[in-house]
Amino acid sequence: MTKRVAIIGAGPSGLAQLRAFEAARRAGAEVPELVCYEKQSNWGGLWNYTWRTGLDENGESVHGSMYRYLWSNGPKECLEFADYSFEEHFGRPIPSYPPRAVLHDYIAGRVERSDVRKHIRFCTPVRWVDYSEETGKFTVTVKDLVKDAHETAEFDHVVVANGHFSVPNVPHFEGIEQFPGRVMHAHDFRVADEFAGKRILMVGSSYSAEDIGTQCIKYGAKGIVFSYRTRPMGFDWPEGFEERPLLTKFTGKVAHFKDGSSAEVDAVIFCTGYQHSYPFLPDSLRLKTKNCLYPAGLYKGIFWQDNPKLIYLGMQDQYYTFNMFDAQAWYARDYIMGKLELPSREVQAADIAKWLSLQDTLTNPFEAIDFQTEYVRELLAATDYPRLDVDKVAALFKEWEHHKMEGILTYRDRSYPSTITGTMSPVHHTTWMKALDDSLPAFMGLPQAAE
Ligand code: FAD
Ligand code: NA7
Repeated sequence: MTKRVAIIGAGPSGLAQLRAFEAARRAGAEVPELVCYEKQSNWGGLWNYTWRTGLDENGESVHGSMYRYLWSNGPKECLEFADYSFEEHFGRPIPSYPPRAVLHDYIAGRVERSDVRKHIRFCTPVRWVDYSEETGKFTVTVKDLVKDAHETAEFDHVVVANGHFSVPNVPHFEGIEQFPGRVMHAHDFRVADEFAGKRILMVGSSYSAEDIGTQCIKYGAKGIVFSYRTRPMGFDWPEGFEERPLLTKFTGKVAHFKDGSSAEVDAVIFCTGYQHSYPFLPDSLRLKTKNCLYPAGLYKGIFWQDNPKLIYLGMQDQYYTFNMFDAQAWYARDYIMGKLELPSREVQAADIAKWLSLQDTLTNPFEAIDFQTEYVRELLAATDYPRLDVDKVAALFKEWEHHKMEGILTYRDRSYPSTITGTMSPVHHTTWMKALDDSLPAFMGLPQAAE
């Protein structure tokens, strides 16, 4: 009997899984029956922008954490699909740092051409997944939000691809209850214009703090104070930005820091990261991890150690994104289709332990890039995913790190060659700091649609 596979989420990871099976089908293989449950009304995951915050039109928690004016924070050449280049999608080379709408168009373009939309049940959040030792099958309960009805179905495999940058981690600081201004988490940040003329405190020292902080200055904020817990970002910050150690408390509008210093601010944005959240999984199947490059409990970073029929995609912290999800999805596909066998439990445990101890030795971003490069290389070696030169990708990531250190407001004006086509990207028509319109037509230099 044909196997049945449930995929939870139609973001880049879930779509990678659909594309992987479609590639096998086109190559003549008999593929399992696929059902992809997606709680939003469209695909693209985080790249599917929503203006909403809190609850959505159906009373479900809003998945989106992306904001208007979000531009890729790494070179597009580092995430390019090996089986679908940017040049193929856009019909010409485009600059290295596209805005969100352009990347969404690229992700959607590949799956539109793969005819996989038919497998996706939109507006259908997964509510619960159970596994029966007796039948060896999963029971998946979902809610069809359009019909306003629950349904249950059985599957041989479940692929969890619901992302892990959606449920905010929000710490408490003394006095915040009385702070007389806007307080939010990055998850709810949407439009930088709101902060024009304001002084903003950003708690956190990673990608969200760096990107939302620079974006707010771009759109007219008066000043940004970053507060770090472990270490400052350490960029050569232009005027308007400063880094302080950890926030200790607020008195009114004044934020106090661990070094005894203080700063008056008008708004607070918590850029304190996200929680891995799988409310639809029982404890026995649920991944519990912080944001890291190699979560414990997953063989090859994807197979649930206690039951490899349960597969997690994209649960790592990410240098590599779209093409790493592909590498994972192709590997998972080959296991599901019986082309790849997993070794004994002991060998799996030893392999996981090897990666975890290597992860513990990482001391800087360059080593972290090498770590994830080796991880992706190992996955790629086992499948027929088209050639991806991870050494070239790693070199680009390292260049990008240097370019950020050279100019945190100018790194997006750089260009890099595609590792897939070899074509050098053109320099964008406008520098990032001056490019206020983030629409696809503006980026592509196309005539704007009539108002
Ligand atoms: P997601 O994109 O989160 O997709 C998960 C999907 O699962 C969603 O569609 C969601 O609706 C669905 N879902 C969730 N729960 C359920 C449920 N119970 N039932 C059914 N469906 C469900 N990466 C880059 O490469 N470049 C960038 O510039 C970049 N910028 C980023 C900026 C921000 C603010 C954030 C938060 C992330 C950024 N990322 C970036 C990383 C991002 O994680 C990946 O690009 C990518 O979106 C991850 O894909 P995913 O499919 O794993 O998860
Ligand atoms: P990250 O990369 O997980 O970073 C979270 C940051 O929040 C990091 O600097 C943490 O400091 C900090 N943090 C976490 N808890 C606290 C508390 N309690 N107090 C102070 N600071 C804290 O999340 P991001 O949102 O920046 O990035 C996630 C994705 O979104 C990424 O892929 C981007 O592309 C966009 P630490 O260094 O651990 O001390």
